[in-house]
Amino acid sequence: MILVGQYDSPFVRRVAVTLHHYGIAFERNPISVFTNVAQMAAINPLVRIPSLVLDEGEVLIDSAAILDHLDETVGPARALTPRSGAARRRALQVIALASGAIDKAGAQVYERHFHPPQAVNEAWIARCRDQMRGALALLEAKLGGAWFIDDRFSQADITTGAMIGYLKLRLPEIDVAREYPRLAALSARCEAMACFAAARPSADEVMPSQ
Ligand SMILES: N[C@@H](CCC(=O)N[C@@H](CS)C(=O)NCC(=O)O)C(=O)O
Repeated sequence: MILVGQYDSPFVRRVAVTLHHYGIAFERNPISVFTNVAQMAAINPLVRIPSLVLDEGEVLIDSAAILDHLDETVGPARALTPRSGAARRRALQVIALASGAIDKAGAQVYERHFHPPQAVNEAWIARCRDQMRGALALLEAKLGGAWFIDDRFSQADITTGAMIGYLKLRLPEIDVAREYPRLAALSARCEAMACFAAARPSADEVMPSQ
């Protein structure tokens, strides 16, 4: 199978971390969503990443749908998202907060990156920053131990770890260690794992110059 996308995308990265954690072999097609638009559109008409091209040629889009497939592939005993009950509800709420924070962080990054300074809408950026910070504060409050759910490493930790990695990369003005110390510690625990190290963005995975 082929994972399409670059690791500076936290949505691509959470899929790659999960593949590595499960020990599922894959190739990567690291084309850029911004500079390889025609190639990307041929894979996913939304021109977004990640996509996962299965061995039979079927294309899965959207990281949540891809993770659902991977969980099903490894089976309930190994699935990183709890299968049912309160643990599943809590995990899905953490994942929703972390992926929502990614959306709101990305909106700030895109607003600044794709407009000349005089056209940047600062009120929109402030709204997105407040929304992102609301999610970060609630995630910080929810993290009671080493991991989010029942002291077991889960998709809630992967998605939050990928989100914090993205903030450090693209919004370095957010002082995660000072403002969200529990999330910073979670990020350090995640980044120390082999599955995270294997899916680290490289120096050439950058936003396109305008
Ligand atoms: N809900 C989607 C979001 C994917 C997403 O936002 N990907 C970004 C990169 S982090 C992207 O493709 N951006 C380009 C665009 O939306 O035009 C998922 O989870 O896969």
